Amino acid sequence: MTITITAFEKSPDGGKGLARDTRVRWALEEAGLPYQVRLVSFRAMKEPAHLARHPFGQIPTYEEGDLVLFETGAIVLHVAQHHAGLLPDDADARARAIAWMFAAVNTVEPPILDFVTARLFEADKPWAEARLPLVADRVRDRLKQLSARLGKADWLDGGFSAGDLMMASVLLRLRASGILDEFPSLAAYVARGEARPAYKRAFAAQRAVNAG
Ligand SMILES: N[C@@H](CCC(=O)N[C@@H](CS)C(=O)NCC(=O)O)C(=O)O
Repeated sequence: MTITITAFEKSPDGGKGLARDTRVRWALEEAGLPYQVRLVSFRAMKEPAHLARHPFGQIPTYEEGDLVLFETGAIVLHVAQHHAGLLPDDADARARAIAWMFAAVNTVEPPILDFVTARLFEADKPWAEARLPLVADRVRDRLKQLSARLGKADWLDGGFSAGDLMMASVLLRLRASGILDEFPSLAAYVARGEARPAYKRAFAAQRAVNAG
């Protein structure tokens, strides 16, 4: 069955791979699944046709036959549950990998989004100078905990899984700020994710749309 995802017609990051369609492309590449992309403008994202796919008028979405999904965590989990390569077979290891997916979007991504918002979109606010260090330290707290758990391992729980795919995708947003490099083991972890052939194909595909 044909898989169609949506992505920005023109991503604000100019093709750095930070728009969230990249993590869905990455999962599809890891699973070896071909897919089509429907590009949407910011205006089209808020119109009824797209709102029927995504109640919050965002990208990415995922269509496969009658199934329409939004939320990257749900999309990557769906792909991982139905195709080999992203979740371990052992039931307990599988549950732990899914826990890491939730940790990525629910525990690690929120402070990172607060930080990115404060740094990029609220820098001109009168309270920005006082707030930015606070939100940056909240990110550091999480990264400290995450790097303590990762230790010297390559991946968070045994072999590479959808948990790592989501976590590395979330951490990537920090690179431009320099905070990721304060945690060399996490910077290396993200680099390991980026070195995977499936990630490279996903990155190149979104870049072909957005660069220039
Ligand atoms: N929690 C959602 C977040 C989706 C999201 O924020 N998408 C961004 C692009 S990366 C978007 O569509 N932004 C435009 C907007 O919100 O109008 C997910 O993981 O899918």
